[in-house]
Amino acid sequence: MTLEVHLDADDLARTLRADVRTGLTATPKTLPPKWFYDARGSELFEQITELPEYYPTRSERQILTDRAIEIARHTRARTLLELGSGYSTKTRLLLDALTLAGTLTTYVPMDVSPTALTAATARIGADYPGLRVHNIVGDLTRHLKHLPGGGDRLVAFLGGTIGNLLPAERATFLDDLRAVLEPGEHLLLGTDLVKSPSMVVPAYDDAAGVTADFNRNVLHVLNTSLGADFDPDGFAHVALWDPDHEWVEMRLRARWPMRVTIPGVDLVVDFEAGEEIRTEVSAKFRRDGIEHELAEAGFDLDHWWTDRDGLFGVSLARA
Ligand code: AVJ
Repeated sequence: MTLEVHLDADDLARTLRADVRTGLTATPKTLPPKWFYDARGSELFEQITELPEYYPTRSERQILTDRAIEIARHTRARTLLELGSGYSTKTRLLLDALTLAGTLTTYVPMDVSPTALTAATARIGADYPGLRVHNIVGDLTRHLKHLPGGGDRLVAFLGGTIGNLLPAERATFLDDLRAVLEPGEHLLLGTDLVKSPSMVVPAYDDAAGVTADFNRNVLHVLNTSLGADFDPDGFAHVALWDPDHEWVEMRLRARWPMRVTIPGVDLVVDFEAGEEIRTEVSAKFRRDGIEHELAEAGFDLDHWWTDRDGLFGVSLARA
């Protein structure tokens, strides 16, 4: 097993400082969602995937369970590259099918969280003897060019994580990904679908309050890594549906006026009562939109699958 680090501790710290400086001096205030995922945040996200309200993980797992063999037959991939792999739980469905097809030699998971990555791949290494596992700690918007090359690769980007990118970022990401692939290689893309807000919003505002803790965790991350003095309990968790963009937003709303000091970036940030930080956008998609965005980047949509309830979509596209 090999570990390649493109985001070392310094790079990570530098990127965090730049994001915090930009986001918390903007109006309205924002923080990028990738900073949720320290060890505690990754653990909270795993808990989210098991909540009754959070349908995306179960829906996508159903699709992959039904289609993994077809995916393996269609792609005959020798290398599986997984972006934002996290704990790699759904990946096993693909690894099993590609092993059965007899084509797979190498698994390359890439994630910003070294904790999730190394824990997951140690287990995978043990369960798939003979499989070459090549870990990459990296940021999918910056380190795609480091994905190892050549021929018969399948890139999996699951969970609906592409929805965390804003439309312009998404177009750049798909262009960049298409540019590192060779013609005939494949992309397997998971996208949450547009549906009633009465179903989407509770998925991001669960009764047990796990998502609220996950959202507030970004403030703990800033306290720990930048010496900030946020009082996470002073912020209410907000999830709302934006019908124009067809995305759900998570925000943290100051319950009372606050002054926060962030020594790591030499910043003092004032909040009015009720002021919000946007911490995540999670876009929902339609088949036509996805097909169009893929085509714009130079991908052909070979297959489109949904779960039986039509909640989640998986695209298999060819470069
Ligand atoms: C991991 C980005 C797919 O957007 O649904 C879960 C993260 N945020 N609950 C999503 C998340 C709030 C999740 N992704």
